[in-house]
Amino acid sequence: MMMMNKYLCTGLSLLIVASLGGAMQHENQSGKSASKDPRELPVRKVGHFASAAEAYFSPDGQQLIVTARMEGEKNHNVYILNIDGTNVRRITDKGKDACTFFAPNGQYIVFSSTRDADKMPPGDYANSANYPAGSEVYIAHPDGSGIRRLTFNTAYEAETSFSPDGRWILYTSNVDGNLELYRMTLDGKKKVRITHTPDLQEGGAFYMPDGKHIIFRAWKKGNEGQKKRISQLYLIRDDGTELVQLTNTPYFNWSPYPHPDGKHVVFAHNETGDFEVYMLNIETRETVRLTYNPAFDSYPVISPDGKTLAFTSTREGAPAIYLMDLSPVIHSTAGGTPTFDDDVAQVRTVVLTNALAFERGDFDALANIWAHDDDVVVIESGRMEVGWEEFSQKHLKPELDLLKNVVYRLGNLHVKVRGNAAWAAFNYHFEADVGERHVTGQGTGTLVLEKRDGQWLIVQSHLSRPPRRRQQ
Ligand SMILES: [Ca+2]
Ligand SMILES: [Ca+2]
Ligand SMILES: [Ca+2]
Repeated sequence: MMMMNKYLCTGLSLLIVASLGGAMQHENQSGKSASKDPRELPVRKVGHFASAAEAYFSPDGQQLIVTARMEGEKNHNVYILNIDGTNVRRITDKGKDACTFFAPNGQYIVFSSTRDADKMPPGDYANSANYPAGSEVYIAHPDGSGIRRLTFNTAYEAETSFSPDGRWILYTSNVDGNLELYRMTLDGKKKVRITHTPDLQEGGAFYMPDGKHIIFRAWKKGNEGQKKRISQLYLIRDDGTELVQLTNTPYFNWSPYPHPDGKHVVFAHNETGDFEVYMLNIETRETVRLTYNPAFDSYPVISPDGKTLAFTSTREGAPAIYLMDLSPVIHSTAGGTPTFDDDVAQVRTVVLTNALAFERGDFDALANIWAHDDDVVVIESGRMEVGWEEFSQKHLKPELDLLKNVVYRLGNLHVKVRGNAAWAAFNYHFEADVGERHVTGQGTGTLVLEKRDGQWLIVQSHLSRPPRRRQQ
């Protein structure tokens, strides 16, 4: 529980999170079970922080900026690292930092900090009843040089991000008595109040890709202190008009972030009790669930190319940043529209995860989505193998060891579901290095899946290639 206290700038007391439905009670038991639910796409952890808050992508998608604490550090500082976890640099070293974000041109970062508030009460970025009044907004270059302070008062300013044109810094403040959204120019001289709602506590705002609308979350001021807390997602224009409520569910809808397609947002809510990440279609209001883990999963953001999800999770203990390749979800319907959380979507996800995990040589991810008994039948090259044991030990493992630089892409995927059985047909394209040789192939395949205890598992696979041309 203690480790959650520094949990930052999205404006929610983690005490409240705990009271929202037992989020923390799973912490310990979930420690070793990272990403074992087959409905969840493979994830990988980035960085080796003692505790990490939210991460945001650089404009080129190659770096993450994060407020985090290394072992031995008392407070969260701003860090930048490559998305493969290398080249970790600490950018700041004073006070408590929160809510950092890259400018779209990559030349600036914005963050909020108590670095000049030595004489103020410390406050707590994670407790809306005690936000640090000494928190101010700063910009700097990404190497930490040229730090400039933009706010000067005894109110809370944080939850900072940039507009897509780089002209505005969006932030949250209680300078006018309750939480409202504001934007200001990069020199701090022009400040514009966006919301005027004594009854709503706004925060966690980001510009949509159109540069006009803003996505944010808010809870009712009158509900503060109540046991069951509810928060909803909203859209508003940055001139304060066109307020639209996007969600109307009895959950704590939280930490929205726009997908670069402008049509979806990722966010988290606590229907399961422990917070999961979802993607919301703004037009249809339908959601796709993206995480399946009994730990805390939240603060989702999407890479500039729309293909990678970064989020924060306690699935291995301390809060850490994880990446998930969303290609199977994004590609599983035409036009890049994510599918929905039904059986067909789940079967598609398993089929595409099977290809993705094979491509990556990830035996554990494959083992998660195959049945482990004698129902397993695999037919390839005119041979039949029966049983998971035979297939996994004599075929799959040696093959994964042998093949390097694998490309395994599916196309023309057809999925049918009847009760607890499903079958999928597809075309495939395959490439790999085998020793000195580069092999390629294409063909068609079918998979048969069975739903067991609510999870779709592969029980049969049949791959078929056209006959090879006879060599001269
Ligand atoms: Ca302030
Ligand atoms: Ca307000
Ligand atoms: Ca969870």
